[in-house]
Amino acid sequence: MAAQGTLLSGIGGFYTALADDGVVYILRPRGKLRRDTAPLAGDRIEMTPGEGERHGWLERILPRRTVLIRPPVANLELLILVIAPKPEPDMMLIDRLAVIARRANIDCLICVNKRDLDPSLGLRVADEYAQSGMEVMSVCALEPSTLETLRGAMAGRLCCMAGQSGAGKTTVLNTLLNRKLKTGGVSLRTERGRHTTRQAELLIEGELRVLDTPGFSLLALEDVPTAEVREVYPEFEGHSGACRFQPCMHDKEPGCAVTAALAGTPAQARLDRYRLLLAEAREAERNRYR
Ligand SMILES: Nc1nc2c(ncn2[C@@H]2O[C@H](COP(=O)(O)OP(=O)(O)O)[C@@H](O)[C@H]2O)c(=O)[nH]1
Ligand SMILES: [Mg+2]
Ligand SMILES: [Zn+2]
Repeated sequence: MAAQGTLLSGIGGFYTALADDGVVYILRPRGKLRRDTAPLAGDRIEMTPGEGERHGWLERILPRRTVLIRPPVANLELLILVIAPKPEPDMMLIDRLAVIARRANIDCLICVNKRDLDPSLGLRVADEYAQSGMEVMSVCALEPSTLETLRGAMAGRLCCMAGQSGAGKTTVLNTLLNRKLKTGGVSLRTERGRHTTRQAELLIEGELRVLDTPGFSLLALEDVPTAEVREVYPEFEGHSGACRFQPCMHDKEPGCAVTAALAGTPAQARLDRYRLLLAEAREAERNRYR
């Protein structure tokens, strides 16, 4: 009998799925499915559970709400971008991740961790991102009570943590999910072909569903068309209509109303980084068509 569930992980042609009745099954994909679409962690599926010692079958992948290819994740709804006073925040990485996620219709929020080390970073970032459409939360992974707002934002949505190694992603997850994943940047690695990658894994605890994947550090803007980068900056809305050139990329154009409106405000830093990301996307576009 067909049942529905969520794919947790897949390795060597076998998939682990959590059926909606709460039971975990090992599945093999039907031959037809194997040729069509590669199943992804987070996929909603139809399955035939196995009986006894026998594995079951992955029958069908249900329509996806969102999809990312690198890292390979389906149905992600919220990307949590984690930074901390230490290691020094790489805001280009944060904005790059936000562009890619927002383009895929995935919401983002910024989690400023280790506020015990420097409570002012959270305030600075909140100022910079006030008009970005991204919520900024200041937390300390070692103090569970500071994570309650984050827990509320995560509840009921498939989430993923991303950000520099050492920012505290695993520690935040451990506190939230009450588990003991390895911290300190240690990661389990499996050799698959030429690339060394780790499988994505779905962690579930009550209302929280979190995909644990390290793949976000590899993201580049190569798939984002240049003209579309600006579309995921709410800061530009309400100003761009007044730019002298239409359309305007808000880069070096004279009479750019976005440049004028953001000059000297905390959001200026976002605009500066947007221009660097725009240059990155242009470079990727040039390489693609060469
Ligand atoms: N002081 C302080 N240290 C933290 C906090 N969160 C994590 N750490 C430490 O930062 C280091 C890296 O954390 P980890 O969770 O492995 O980072 P990840 O690479 O992003 O998963 C570990 O030594 C943690 O104990 C925090 O809120 N405050
Ligand atoms: Mg980690
Ligand atoms: Zn402009």
